[in-house]
Amino acid sequence: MKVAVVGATGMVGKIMLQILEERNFPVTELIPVASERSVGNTIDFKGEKVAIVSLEDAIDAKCDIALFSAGGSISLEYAPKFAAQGTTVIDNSSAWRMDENIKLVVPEINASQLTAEDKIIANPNCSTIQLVMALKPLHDKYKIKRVIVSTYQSVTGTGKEAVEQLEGEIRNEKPNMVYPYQIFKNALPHCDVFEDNGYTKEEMKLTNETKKILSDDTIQLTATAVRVPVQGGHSESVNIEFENDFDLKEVRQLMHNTPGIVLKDNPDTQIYPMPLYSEGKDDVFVGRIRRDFSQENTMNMWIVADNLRKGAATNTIQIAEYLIANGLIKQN
Ligand code: 2RA
Repeated sequence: MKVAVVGATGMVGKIMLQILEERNFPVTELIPVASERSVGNTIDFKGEKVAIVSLEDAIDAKCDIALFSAGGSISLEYAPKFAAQGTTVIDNSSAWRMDENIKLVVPEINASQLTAEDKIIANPNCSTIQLVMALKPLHDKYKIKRVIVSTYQSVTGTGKEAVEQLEGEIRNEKPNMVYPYQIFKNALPHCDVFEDNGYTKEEMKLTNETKKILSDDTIQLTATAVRVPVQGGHSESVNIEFENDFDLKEVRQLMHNTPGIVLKDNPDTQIYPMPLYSEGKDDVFVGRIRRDFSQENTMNMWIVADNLRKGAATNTIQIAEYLIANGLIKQN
């Protein structure tokens, strides 16, 4: 497969290259794409140095697959141009996620929707992916009525400059400010920009994308997204009200039996998920499962995942693997 990685020098792009190697993805030719100023520089892939090319040259290369992580404006302008060449685009930006003609895919949940005609496929937001991975088996079993989620999001979700701000503040330096405030020793209830309704885009992504992925607009979801001085992954405190009652032992069994979910839940021995220990892993870790005694048919859980891996790069590559395994990508 001739594979383009658009945004190859960004945080997610670099992880995608790493995961393509880790999973021995069938890359016969890699086309790394980055900004004009990076064209001609090289990146390392499978022990070789590969030259970065421009978007236009990558389009002309008629790739089989293009994995995008280059921001919404690049995706909006260039994904259709790659698709017009017969390239299947899997995009990490929010540009296409809520387009009614574009599939929004977490392979373990809804990859079966995909067809060979899908030439632009949207990868969900990182905080959505880990949430729906845990919600899906519960929704199938008990039918979710309402979800309240509070996120504790890693600075890696913002990007390299945010990591540099945190590390600079830890060293008591005056780093460039990506956030409006200091992030070290702090928590910012502000991920992405505020909308007119008082929520941030990040919070509305959780609401809108969850309904689309679970194919159920009756699910009510309200979110508060918080940035915290953490690097290993995103954490989420989730309160779930079901239409029907549930059995806690059965809930734990459902989590344990769900591919891609790892149950880490034994408060007696202080076993619960934490971002420091999710970093570099592809699983979604679930714990602190307990009944919400304040309301019937309602439970709480804690969900942690590496936002750069399952939250972005790994999920993207799993979609590509599914397409290949099911004969949905015709080699150009
Ligand atoms: C964030 N989910 O964490 C967003 C984008 N990666 O900032």
